[in-house]
Amino acid sequence: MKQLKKRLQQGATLHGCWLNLGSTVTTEIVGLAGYDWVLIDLEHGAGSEKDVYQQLQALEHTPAAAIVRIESTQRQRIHRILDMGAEGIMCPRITSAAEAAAVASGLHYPPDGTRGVAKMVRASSFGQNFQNYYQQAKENILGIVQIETLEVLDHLDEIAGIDGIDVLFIGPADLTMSLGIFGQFDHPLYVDAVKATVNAAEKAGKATGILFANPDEYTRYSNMGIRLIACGADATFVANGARNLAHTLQTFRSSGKSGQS
Ligand code: 3PY
Ligand code: MG
Repeated sequence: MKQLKKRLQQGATLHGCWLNLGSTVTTEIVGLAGYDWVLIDLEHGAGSEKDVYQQLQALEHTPAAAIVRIESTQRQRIHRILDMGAEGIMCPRITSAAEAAAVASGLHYPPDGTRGVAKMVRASSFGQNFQNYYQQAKENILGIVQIETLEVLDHLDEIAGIDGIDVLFIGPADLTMSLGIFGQFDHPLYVDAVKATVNAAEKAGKATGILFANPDEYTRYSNMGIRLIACGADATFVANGARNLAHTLQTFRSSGKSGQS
């Protein structure tokens, strides 16, 4: 474990990015790039649960902690990913405090929650480290719910107060879609929803997170108190790198520097 939760609780701002290619190779490359954490995306990403296992292996020797966004809040989905060794779980599209409480419960072993016990799993070095893993799981596993539906905005305080929910993570795309102002990140309805989320999290001693594409947005969100910051995704790193280079080559060709007329 890479102490993500502890660092967040100590007030650190932590940088991450999305991994949506389902590729062990880009996972390893990005893991070595200097991010504090990465998010393997099972909600929208190209990978499957089997890929997650190998991506977690690829991240093992990198400094980046692994969070996995699962596609449903089912207890069994949470268990399986935690047993593979993920350090945090993100659940999208939360609508109620009851749903968030069920997520929190699935994240932790009894008496704190309802996580099933299996010793022979990757998270506990296949039983060789179970006692240690079990004792430290509560303080190491980061519980994240996404704030991106209309319904959830009426339950922010309740959700932030749930033991085991550590981060309220804003999903700007879905949140603006839910508010009927898709992509309008300066719209007062969106700005108010972000502020209300940060406020609820701060009152409960929890953190807030967000994903954005353009690093110019960093200061704006960080000044609002958001500390789990995600910027970029492996798919866009590849797409932007390829597009920029292809464009540069085309510029050379059309300026005649390629030697062709
Ligand atoms: C969204 O923008 O909706 C996301 O889920 C990414 O954070
Ligand atoms: Mg979303």
